[in-house]
Amino acid sequence: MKLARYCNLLMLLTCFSGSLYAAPVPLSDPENKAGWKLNKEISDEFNGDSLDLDKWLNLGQDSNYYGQWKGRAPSQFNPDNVTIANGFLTITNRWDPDFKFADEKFNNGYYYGKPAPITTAAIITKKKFKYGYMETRAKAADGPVSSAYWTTGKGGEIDVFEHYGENKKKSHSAKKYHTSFHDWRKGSKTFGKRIWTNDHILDFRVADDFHVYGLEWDENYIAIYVDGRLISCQTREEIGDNWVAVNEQKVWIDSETFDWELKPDQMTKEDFGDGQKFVVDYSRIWQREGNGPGCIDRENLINNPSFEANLEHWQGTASTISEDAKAGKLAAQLTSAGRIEQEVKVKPNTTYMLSAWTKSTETNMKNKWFTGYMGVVMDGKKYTDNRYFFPYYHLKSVQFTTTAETKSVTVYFTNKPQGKHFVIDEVKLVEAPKAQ
Ligand SMILES: [Ca+2]
Ligand SMILES: [Ca+2]
Repeated sequence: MKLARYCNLLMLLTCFSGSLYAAPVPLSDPENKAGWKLNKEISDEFNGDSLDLDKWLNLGQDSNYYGQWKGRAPSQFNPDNVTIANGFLTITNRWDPDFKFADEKFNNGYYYGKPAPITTAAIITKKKFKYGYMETRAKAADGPVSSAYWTTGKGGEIDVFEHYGENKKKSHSAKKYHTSFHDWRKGSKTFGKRIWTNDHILDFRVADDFHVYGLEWDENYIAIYVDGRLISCQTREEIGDNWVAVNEQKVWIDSETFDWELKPDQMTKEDFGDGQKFVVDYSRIWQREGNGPGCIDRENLINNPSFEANLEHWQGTASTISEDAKAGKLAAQLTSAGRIEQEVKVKPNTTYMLSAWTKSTETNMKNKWFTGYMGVVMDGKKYTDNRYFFPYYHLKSVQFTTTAETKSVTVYFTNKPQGKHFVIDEVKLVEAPKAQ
């Protein structure tokens, strides 16, 4: 009120011109209802001619690898692969046989530079932050390297995303928005492991264009956004003992090779061309006074989503089980190669998020992996799906945007072709409008 009166009575122009330099607001809260304040010390628009070394450490520069962190062999960080131009940070990943690689083996069994002489890069903030909303606008590298936006702190790591572009073996990879917590608690029995994940399939390839990725890390919940739309929100209570992000975090932007996506001995010079570029427009961290409101319920468009009315509203060859439900008393099960589905009325030109908890009980996580799928049929053809393969309940999601003609979609679950026991519970389909 005081500010408004000041503007009215005095220099309107001063107030107006002040707004021209106003700090940016989150795409997921464009009216800044939460009262976010940009933490400029740890945010960067990448507007200069070179990386701001007061803000960032460029790993490998002056042989400083933040301890001994040279990259994930066979790739190694080369600080020369970091460039700033026209308001963008670019990490260029190269097939780089002339680079002088460290003469060391890394603990994943590869030597730096062998069998694939790849250089990547990593930058990490010098300052830390605790709780807030992180957002970046970025385009992933379209090769067999990660493009990652993540944080590390004592005891735990938050991976906002570890994107992959082209992957000859897995077409899903290029649409995956993979968020996780990584356990670095001393003495923890899951030390070094990824212990909570939000595994989402986007409706675009991450390397095709720029998109805005956001993550709110509150003391009591974590909310994940894409292009200003909420994908999922999970409370600290739901995540339980796997909630490891309790200390101040530093922000990383980097690329690495991971053999869980494509084994390095399958990578070739051709995969890298003139360099595979991970391009970042900005990294912004906002913080607010106190905590946020928690996870807000969204209307679920699925009828009988938790199978508490047996298979009412679902068609197909399933039954229900009364032990081992994720929620309530019942869950659905597929016992032979089958499928259940439900047709749901939707609006045209609208984006939706579909998620479910399922498990593939006969997977042993050693040599027997059995897969089930959750998918969406739209306008008469399969539009998207996501894959389940762990023997314990795990949450996965997909997004889709209806066309001008779409009146309904069919949501389905199938364990074809393997036909092993597959349990489904808590299906959720919600509209995901852009935040206003
Ligand atoms: Ca920029
Ligand atoms: Ca249930």
